[in-house]
This record gives sequence, structure tokens and C-alpha cells, in this order.
Amino acid sequence: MNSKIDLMKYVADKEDIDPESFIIADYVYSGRENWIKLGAKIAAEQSTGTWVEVAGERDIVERHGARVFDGDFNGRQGKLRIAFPVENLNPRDGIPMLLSTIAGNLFGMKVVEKIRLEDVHIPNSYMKAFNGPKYGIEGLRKIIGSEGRPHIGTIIKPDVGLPPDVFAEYCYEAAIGGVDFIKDDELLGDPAHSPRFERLNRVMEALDRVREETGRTVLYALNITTRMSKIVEVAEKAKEEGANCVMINAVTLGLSSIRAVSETVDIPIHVHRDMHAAFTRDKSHGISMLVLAKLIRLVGGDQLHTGAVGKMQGNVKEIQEINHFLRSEWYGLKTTMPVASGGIHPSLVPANLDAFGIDIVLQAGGGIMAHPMGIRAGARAMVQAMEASLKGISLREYAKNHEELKVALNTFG
Ligand code: CAP
Ligand code: MG
Repeated sequence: MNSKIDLMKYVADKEDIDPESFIIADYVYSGRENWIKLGAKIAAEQSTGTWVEVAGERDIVERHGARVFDGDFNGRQGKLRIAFPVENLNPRDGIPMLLSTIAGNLFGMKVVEKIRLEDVHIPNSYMKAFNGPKYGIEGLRKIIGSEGRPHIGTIIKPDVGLPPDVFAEYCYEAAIGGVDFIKDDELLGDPAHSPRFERLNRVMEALDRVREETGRTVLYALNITTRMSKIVEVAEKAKEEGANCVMINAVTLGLSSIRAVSETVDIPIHVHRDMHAAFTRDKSHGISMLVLAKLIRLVGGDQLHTGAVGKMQGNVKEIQEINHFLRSEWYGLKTTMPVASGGIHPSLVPANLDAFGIDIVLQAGGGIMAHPMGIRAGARAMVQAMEASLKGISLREYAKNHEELKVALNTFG
């Protein structure tokens, strides 16, 4: 950056930052630059500056320049906080422009060695343009008719390849076995072997049978992930065809897709986060899952995968922090129901409930679909593991009177 412009124009004292007028982003970094100099360079690049001073910059930096205003540095690692003028953004442009501002070029700047966006604080003046989740934990519990327990979910496996009639039969078995929630795998969209709306019709017929036979409503999240220009049309058609929930692969499609659907169609939105680990996993460079969770709640995600004690990489403390945020009061927005998924089976139910509490979807794909006694038994085993955990009874003890659980424990360990 040309030293002619005084980099100090992009530095402020904490006292000068009115949280109501700025979007504040918290970063951690590693490198050799002191936090003030590095922060100023990033603030410039992410607002009114570039590598060389340009005409007019001095006149507008006061009003439109981002500012680093806090931080520390130990010679190798550091933290910095940057305030971005909220008036640089129009909330109607939403998440794409917000991410370009707080998580754009900065990741590729030569002066940056490694940096991670850890958290973002959004003022009400920006937030009020967003509706947040339509349903949230309370709304989902009302549909299912649950209280005081987690929801049990499953993912129909094999992930892809099943014809709609077989897929729907598996849904029937899982639902009769006691799951509250069934989803398509993130890999199942609208392939020739399973046309999305034929699959939807078959599954909803099966779940209607379950409601007639048991009185229970079971949610089925149809994966509507498609190209951006079609997402609302597909969501509208899903609702018209009787869907009671839809799923969006939000990272691959783009977070704004959730807002587009949420603002147009009255239906719970289950958010899959595949590809997130490309930038959330490395704790030294990328974007935290907490930031992703905040933005997904903001745009209307009713359920969100946040991690589990299971097969996927994840830090329990970090997951607890994210789940706490999703369930907490935030500018009056409804909550988002966390989903614990990925390698879960009955033996892992106690550990997940101990770690994450009951306001959660405990989701098992293989952990239900691979049960030796069949899918219905697999669902029953998950429900029995939940019942035992909530009663404070050991799974082995409970399994003495519950065959499906006993077989699951012996099979999955
Ligand atoms: C789980 C799952 C989900 C993972 C995603 C899978 O299936 O369908 O995609 O939960 O991970 O394909 O792995 P299993 P996360 O229950 O058979 O593992 O929830 O961490 O986003
Ligand atoms: Mg999957």
C-alpha cells in the first residue's frame, strides 16, 4: 500500500467506534505485522483504500473508511478488530456484500500470512432488514408435538441411487420406527433415477400413512438445492406439492438462497453445511462456523448442522458455543435448531445429549439405516437410547428390555 496515504486514517480508538454504526469483525492472525499496521492495511483494502492512494480517498475515508480499533500481537500471533461503516452496505443486498466486506480480498493479501474471521457483530440498523427463521425451535416443536426431548432424525441411505418407491418405503419404516425428521442426503438432488417431485409425492404419501396410523407428524426435508435462479421456483413447487420441510445446501448454493426461500415460501428450512470445512476447519485461516451460523440464522435457517460427537471433525466446546448462540435471544429473531449429525448411532446418544442438551435434532443416517433388524428397528433403537438417556438409565441396562437397542449396541459398539 502506498505510504503516501496516512494508514492511521484506518485506525481508530475504541471509544470512537459506535457499535450501532459499524459492523464489527473479529479476526485472529499469524504473521510478523503488528496488529495496528496489519489491521489498517486490511481495513483500507476492505473499504475505501487500495495499494496506492487515489484521488478523493482522503475526502471520504472519514465517513466510509473501515477502521482497526483493537487488537494484540505477541510477535507471531495476534488478534484484531475492524469496524466497517454500516452505511457502506445496503442490507437488501444481504450476505454476499456483507461477506465481500468482512471476508473478501483480505484472505489473499500478500501482507497477510494467515487470518481467520472468528466472529461478527451486526448492528440493529442492518439486522432489521432480515426476518430470521420462520419457525425456529418453538415452531418445529409445535409441528412435531414435542417437548422436553430432542428430535430424532435420519438421512435415507444409500445417499443416492434409490428409486422413489423404495426411498419412500424406507421413510415409512423410519417414521413408523419413531423418527421425527427425515432428510435427503446432501448428495441427493433431482437426478434422473429419483426425480425430486416424484420422490416428494411418494414420501409424503408414506408419511400421511404414518400420521393416519400413529397420529404423528414426521417432517421430511426435500433437498431443493439447485442453481440460484431456480431455487425459489423449486421451493414454491415443493410447497404446492405438499412438502412440510425443505433442505438447502447453503454453502454450495449461497447463503442468500435461504433468505430468498424464507421470504417467499412458508415452510421450515433445514440447512446442510457441506463444504463449510473448506474454510472452517483450519483454525488459523478461514472463517469460523460461528460466523456461518450467525449468518444462516439471520437469513432464516430453521435447522442447521453444527457438529456432533461422531465421525466428523469438530470441537465440542466450539459446537456448544455455536448451539448456545442459535438458541439464544438475538434481536428478537426466532431461534435455529442445532442438528447433531455425522456418524451418530445409539451408543453415541448419551454423549451427544450430555454435550449439547435436548434442544437439538439427533440425526443418524447409517446409525439407523444399517441396523441388522432393519430400518424400523434402527429408528426404535435411537428412540430407546434417547429414552434411556433422558431417564438416566445406562444403555446396557435399558437394552435388557429393548431388543432393538441391544442389537444396535452389539452391532455399532
Ligand atoms: C450423516 C451425513 C451428513 C453429515 C454432515 C453424511 O450421515 O448425511 O451429511 O452429518 O456432517 O452424509 O455424513 P451419517 P455435519 O449419519 O450416516 O454419518 O453434520 O457435520 O455437517
Ligand atoms: Mg450426508
